[in-house]
Amino acid sequence: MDGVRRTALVTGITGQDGGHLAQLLHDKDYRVFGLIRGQHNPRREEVERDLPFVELLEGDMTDPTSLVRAVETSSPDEVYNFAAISHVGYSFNHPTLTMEVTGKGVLNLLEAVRLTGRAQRTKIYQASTSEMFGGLDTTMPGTGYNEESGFHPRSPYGVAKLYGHWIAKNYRESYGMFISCGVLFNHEGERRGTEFVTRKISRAAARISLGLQDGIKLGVLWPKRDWGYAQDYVRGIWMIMQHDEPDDFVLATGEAHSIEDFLSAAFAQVGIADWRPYVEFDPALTRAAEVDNLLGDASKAERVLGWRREVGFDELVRLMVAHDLAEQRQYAGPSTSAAVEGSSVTPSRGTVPELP
Ligand code: NAP
Ligand code: F7E
Repeated sequence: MDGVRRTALVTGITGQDGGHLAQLLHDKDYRVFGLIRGQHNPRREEVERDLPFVELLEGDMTDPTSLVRAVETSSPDEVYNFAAISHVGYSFNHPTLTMEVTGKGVLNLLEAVRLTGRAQRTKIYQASTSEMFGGLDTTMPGTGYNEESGFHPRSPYGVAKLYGHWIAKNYRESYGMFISCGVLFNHEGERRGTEFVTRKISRAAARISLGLQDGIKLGVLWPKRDWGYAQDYVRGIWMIMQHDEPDDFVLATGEAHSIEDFLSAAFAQVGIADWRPYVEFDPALTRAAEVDNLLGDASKAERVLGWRREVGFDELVRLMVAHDLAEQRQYAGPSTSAAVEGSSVTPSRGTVPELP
């Protein structure tokens, strides 16, 4: 590889990790191709604006021919597979689609690399997840789940990801392919989709403090997650792919916090001491089965790769809320801007009556 410019193909380029990784690879002088789906993807313009160096290729994880074409066109040294139906709640309502995209899509991509004769030349990263551990809480080691822990997925998403994980390992063992799986715990940040609970809360806290929103509807608040910062994790993903052997690695912070903890930290940052008056329970946002507690143990990645997360929970919340305040301020009148700079806020209620 010395002196030769490397090429990467990133699926899920419109998503959180796809965007961060594309930037990281570009900064390392990779040529970056991104797979984008649909004849009119509403997020294409965002990618073209924010990541102008990415060469977009049309393709869908459920369409094997399009994946063969994308692999042939890009001829990648490294493929990063982020494409998925990634929302756990959504997967309960769309279990078949989830299996097609999140599960079988992995097989389609592996076959595209193999059938184009690149099995021994192209490294592949598979985005596995802590949702494969799932629950029951009683089975979680005190130090958190690690690479040796058993799996007990609790959603169609978790089950589809487990298929993707095992088929990736199977192709590694059967065909000697360089395929590594990152078993990543929740990671969040400024690019996080607003359908996930952290970004939904950080944006709501910002909007409430600016008088743009009355409150927020949420599901259950007791579950705990091991929340890290997406840019730390994307750096870890690249390190996993540079390791001399294909392998599986857990990336996590080793700290779990409840959704209530996230609410407290986010609302405190905009000067609201008690979040409770602003939060309404919506049973429609609960899931048929819940994962109560996820804590990860990343000591293998720390020992073998030298990976360390840099951003902790408080800093993560601070970064997200600060970003959303800056983004939402454009929609607020001039009188609100002084209030959010300060430490205490009296949100103006009733400006935007609809709850998101
Ligand atoms: P994300 O923001 O939800 O992005 C998912 C991406 O998949 C989007 O670009 C989406 O494109 C694309 N996609 C969906 N269906 C597709 C299809 N049929 N064909 C091609 N592309 C399709 O997810 P993320 O947070 O960046 O996560 C990246 C990967 O890591 C995912 O596989 C996720 O399951 C996994 N993971 C995430 C976390 C986390 O905490 N973020 C933790 C562990 C594992 P559209 O924009 O067109 O919908
Ligand atoms: O939910 C609860 C919800 O959707 C976290 C994905 O990136 O990480 C993510 O999956 C918790 C759950 O993330 C709302 O019931 C309450 O207990 O933000 P989430 P997730 O399900 O942990 C894993 C590692 C992935 O791999 C996934 O791709 O929050 N919750 N009220 C809510 N969740 C949402 N989304 N919206 C609510 O209103």
